[in-house]
Amino acid sequence: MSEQPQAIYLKDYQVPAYLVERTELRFELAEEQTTVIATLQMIRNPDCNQQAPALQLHGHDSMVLQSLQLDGEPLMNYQHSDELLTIAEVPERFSLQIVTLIEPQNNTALEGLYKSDGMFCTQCEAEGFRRITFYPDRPDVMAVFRTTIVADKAKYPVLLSNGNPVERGELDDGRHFVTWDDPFKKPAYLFALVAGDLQHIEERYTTASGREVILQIFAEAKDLNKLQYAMDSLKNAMRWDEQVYGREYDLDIYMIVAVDFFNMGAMENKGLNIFNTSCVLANPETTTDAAFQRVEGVVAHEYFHNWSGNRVTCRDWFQLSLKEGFTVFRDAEFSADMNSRTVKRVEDVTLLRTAQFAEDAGPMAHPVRPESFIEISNFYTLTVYEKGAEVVRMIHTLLGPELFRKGSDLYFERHDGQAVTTDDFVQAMEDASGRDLSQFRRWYSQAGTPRLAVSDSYDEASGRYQLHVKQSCPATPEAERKLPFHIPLAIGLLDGEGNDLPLTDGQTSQVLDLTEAEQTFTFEDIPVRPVPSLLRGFSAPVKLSYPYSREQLVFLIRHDSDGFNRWDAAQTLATELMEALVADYQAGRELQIDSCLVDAFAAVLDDSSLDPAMVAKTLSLPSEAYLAERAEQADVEAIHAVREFLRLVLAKALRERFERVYRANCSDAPYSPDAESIARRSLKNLCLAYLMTLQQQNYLQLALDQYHQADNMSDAQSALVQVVHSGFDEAREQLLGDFYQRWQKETLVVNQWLSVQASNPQPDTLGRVRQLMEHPAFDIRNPNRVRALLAVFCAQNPVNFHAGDGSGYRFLAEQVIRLNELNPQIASRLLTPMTRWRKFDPQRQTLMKGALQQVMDSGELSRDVYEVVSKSLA
Ligand code: B3K
Ligand code: ZN
Repeated sequence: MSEQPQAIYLKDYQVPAYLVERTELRFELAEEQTTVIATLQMIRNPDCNQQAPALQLHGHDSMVLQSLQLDGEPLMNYQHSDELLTIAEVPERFSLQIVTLIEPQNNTALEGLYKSDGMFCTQCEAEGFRRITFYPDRPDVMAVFRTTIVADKAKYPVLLSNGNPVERGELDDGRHFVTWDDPFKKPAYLFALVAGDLQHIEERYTTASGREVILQIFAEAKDLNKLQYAMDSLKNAMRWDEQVYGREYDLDIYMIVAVDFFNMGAMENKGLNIFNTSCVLANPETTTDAAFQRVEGVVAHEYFHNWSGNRVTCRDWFQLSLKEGFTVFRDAEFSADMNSRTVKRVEDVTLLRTAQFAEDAGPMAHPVRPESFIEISNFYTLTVYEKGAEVVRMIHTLLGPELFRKGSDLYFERHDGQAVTTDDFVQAMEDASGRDLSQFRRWYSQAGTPRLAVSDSYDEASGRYQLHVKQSCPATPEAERKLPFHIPLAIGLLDGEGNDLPLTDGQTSQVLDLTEAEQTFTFEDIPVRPVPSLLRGFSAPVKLSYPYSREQLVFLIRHDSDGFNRWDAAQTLATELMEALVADYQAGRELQIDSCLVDAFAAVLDDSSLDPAMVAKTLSLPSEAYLAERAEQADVEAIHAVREFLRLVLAKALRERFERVYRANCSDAPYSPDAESIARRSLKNLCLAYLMTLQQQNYLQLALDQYHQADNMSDAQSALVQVVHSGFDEAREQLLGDFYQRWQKETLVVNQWLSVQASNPQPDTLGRVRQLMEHPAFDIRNPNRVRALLAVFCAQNPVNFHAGDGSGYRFLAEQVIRLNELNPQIASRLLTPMTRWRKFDPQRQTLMKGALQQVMDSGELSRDVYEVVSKSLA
């Protein structure tokens, strides 16, 4: 690029000069060249106060402009650069017809119109529509769409777009057409089109008010037997949204299409969701428990967007969390209601603490509402999604469920059909509840993870107990100094027996409003010095410290009435022990641990009243990535060695228990992906994993038996991972061969086969990954393949990726340079582990920076890659 890509800023936002009232599209799909005829009815925006502004439409250099007509007359007087079409003079109200030529079959970026396995499909969020035609491609320009698709009938019998089908017919040369009409105004990012040889399943759903909706899920014929779970999930989500938010579906038809080439999980296009196959296909033989749960969550997420995203959308892309944070909160609550609330919370918090906290501490850190960006695709982040959901959750905690619902009702009613801001959302919550959220708004504008340092004091004579809380927040790229946040701090106090002490109004949990940099909270009439249970349910996305003794943590693991905090106490205890062991390892001291963790784990394994899923979560040691995130300087080798050491110690000490609990949780019942069965499988497979660390033939046999006898992918895959990641070389190769033979036709299972190998901590995994790139199953143009092999190696195999010789870094740089040309979004995602270079020792820092520089110097970079590399090196 001759000039460096420039950032755009929220503060420069201006209303659009022209609006589109109606968009008519005609697609003539063909193998060589696709013709798009767009007819736009446009008007001057009455809210824009510029005098006779020029009309500017977004475009892309992959598109050929064939012709342009204004009010039926050919237009000659316009300017056309790579990304903009400018018409200096237009009337107040006019019709513009634009004909463009595009080549979807050559579109490897998978944005706009492209081909996936022979079918045409689209991805327009955030700025893909401008690769289809010239258009004011911004979310605050909303129009009704009518779309006609013309294609060869034999190759593309199914032609889909948004809304309702209104006309269909036959044309010459074996072609046919279908016209779709979407009565709801929408921004171009919600446009979708699909054309292909697809099969579908269909069911009917009656909404709360009695309207009948047709539900259809489309896939290639071979996958027709994997669609029922998504259908059930969709119906559950529709019912849940009626019950919990009072929101009904609005069109007569709701369609989901599964495609294998997709940059992310799924897309909420109005009435026509397009899904990555990985987020919709599910059946017991090919799909793990985790993947079943992901299907349920993503189907619900995209459905919920129909209100939180489509009916009420974002004014500009800085407001992305308006729809994403809110919708993630909604889908998390849905999954919590469908399954186990505590398990879901533990999983979400684990992701947040490991990956979002790392993002918040790196060079790409940004507020939930970013102030600027170079490429918006880089801001579909854990901060916008997961932290954004935490921010909505905090509002829910501060208001309580009733007032929160009043707030969401007001928000939907006030803004239906509009494109609005996160501030409008908070304002609706404020107006409905009467609560002052002015300080709370800082969660949207300040990046970084706040730290809470808590201490306490107790006066026996008066029964007064005090909690002293200090908050601070580290500097991030957008701001050196931070103002105090409004933090809901949920707490309880435990007496000597582990019972909750009554707090105000006899309640046993209380939400403290922390608003000052330093604040003291006083509790009267506390009969004994309590053990505090802090940040219950992870009531705010912060890092909290309190000087717990090991005994107190063990006490909380046993007694805390808050299930999340029982788990968290175990994590804290294990984390402290492991951090101490890392220091020992680095100092060359012998590794030894006191027995408190073993005893606590033994007690948890022996307690049959506990949810098996929570037992499994409690006994899972904090990940290497989590320990790396917490460390000032991450020593990947030490962390790995210590974690393996501790797993071995636990396996030796608890071997009999693991065997017993393994057996107790085996089941002959047919597979079912319900929460209880998933819980039992997760505990059983955790036991197997511990036993396999003992490297004994009898446990290898146990794993092999499980693999061969399993009637479901969860058990088969867990056994496979254990064998592949163990030191049993022969068994490993045999099982990998068997697995591939068996599943080579199942694309998603082959992805698992790649991932199991890419995440192997054993030496020379990089060599294996390079070999696998040559395997016929690998295709660098398919993002699921790239994620399964390359991203898993770079992001989930710390010891190999961070090999001291820098080979992992050079490998990543090579792949990013290659992908930069093919698919910039995927290239830029792959870079994430490199952005953390400041976390490592000086030698690795030099190697990592060298690799980043190699990418920087490699030639013309996409905006996506340029932004990540330049911010990382800054
Ligand atoms: N809204 C889409 C994400 C689009 C990403 C574009 N790069 C999926 C979702 O969050 O529901
Ligand atoms: Zn979303």
